[in-house]
Amino acid sequence: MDRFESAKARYAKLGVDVDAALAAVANKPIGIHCWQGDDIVGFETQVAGAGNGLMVTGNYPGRARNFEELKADFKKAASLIPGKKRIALHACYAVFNEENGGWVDRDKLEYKHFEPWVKFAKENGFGIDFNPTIFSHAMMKDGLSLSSPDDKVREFWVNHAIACRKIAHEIGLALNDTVVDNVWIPDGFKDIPADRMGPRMRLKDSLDKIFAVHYDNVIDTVESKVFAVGVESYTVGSNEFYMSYAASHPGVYNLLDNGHYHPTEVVSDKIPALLCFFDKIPLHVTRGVRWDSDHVVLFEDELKETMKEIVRNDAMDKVLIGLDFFDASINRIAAWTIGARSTEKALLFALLQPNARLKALQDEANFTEKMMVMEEAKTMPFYDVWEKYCEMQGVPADDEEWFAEIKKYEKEVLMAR
Ligand code: RNT
Ligand code: ZN
Repeated sequence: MDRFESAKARYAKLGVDVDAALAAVANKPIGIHCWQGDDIVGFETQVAGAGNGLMVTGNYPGRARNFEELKADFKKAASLIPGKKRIALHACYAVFNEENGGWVDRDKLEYKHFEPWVKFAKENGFGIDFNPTIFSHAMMKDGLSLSSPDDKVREFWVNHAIACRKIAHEIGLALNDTVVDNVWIPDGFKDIPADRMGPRMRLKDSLDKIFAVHYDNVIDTVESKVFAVGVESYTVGSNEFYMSYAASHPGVYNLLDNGHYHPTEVVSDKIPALLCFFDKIPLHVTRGVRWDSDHVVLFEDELKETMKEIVRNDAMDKVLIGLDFFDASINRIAAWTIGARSTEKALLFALLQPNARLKALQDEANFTEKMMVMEEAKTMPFYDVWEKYCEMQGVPADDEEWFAEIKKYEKEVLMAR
């Protein structure tokens, strides 16, 4: 018997249907963020204030410097990642060319600036998700955007976010798909604020303006954060703020980024809480390390636990998985590949748990047997099923194999940049 057949028989003994798991993982799209490819620089050259609000560290050679390079790098990574893929775009990746009239500022962006991305997505069978870029720009004033006390600043960013929702809507029409449009802002204060509610009331008002028009094919999301470097004392868009906003505005969802909470809080536990109330939960999958939220995703316990909650609660269609990390200290294409493959692995791993049996044991208060089964499930022949999945998807299972391809690409393409 080959290793896959033997693994399948072993899983069957545990009560797990391997073929069903393979079909389910292959069917679940994962959003892959374009910004890992270029350290969130984007294609704008005219906007001052780069670096405002987010920090990427490292200077590994070969960063994608333009649309053509980013597309090529993304395609390379995608060719090594199994499963269905969506590209998560940011507004700062607008493609300006002669046909579409060249550069415009962010409040003037239109669908035409993203049409080249739609073409790329269609050619490769990718979906698209979207994000307004509300950082790294001269109109960020004193670290504030949608919550600024300056009417002009708020107006600029409201107009940008409105433009982005319209673009997301048109991308959706072009791809005959729904598109997530996620609002994240860095607004906050380094030191103790004198007014915590004022900025939040202004943010609430900005959001009401942004979401005034309804689009059937746009999934609107707002992303909270606990703090960031430079805004240690206060974040306007906190968890309570956005959670309440989403709860009171049907059609707007709270996006959970697992790097955006206090270190002992876990998104795996937030998912089943929110599933009691929301029909969708958008995620940013990342890896927090101490105070930083954006390390490359690895096949670790909390990622597995998150995926288990999605699977156990029958939420494969409700939880929208998107990656969000940026590491400029290692090969960027390998970073994408490792992060996305780890996510796929964790999802497959979750699908291979004896979930029904474990649930029944909990309800019978048979905690001893539950513990034993959970431990048993950890060392099942998972790799043999993963290998089969990769083979079915036409990507290397052996990490050394895809790595060799990336090293070759690095030598021939990246080092020539
Ligand atoms: C920042 C947020 C946000 C960004 C991207 C680039 O802390 O996680 O999602 O990473 O929008
Ligand atoms: Zn995020």
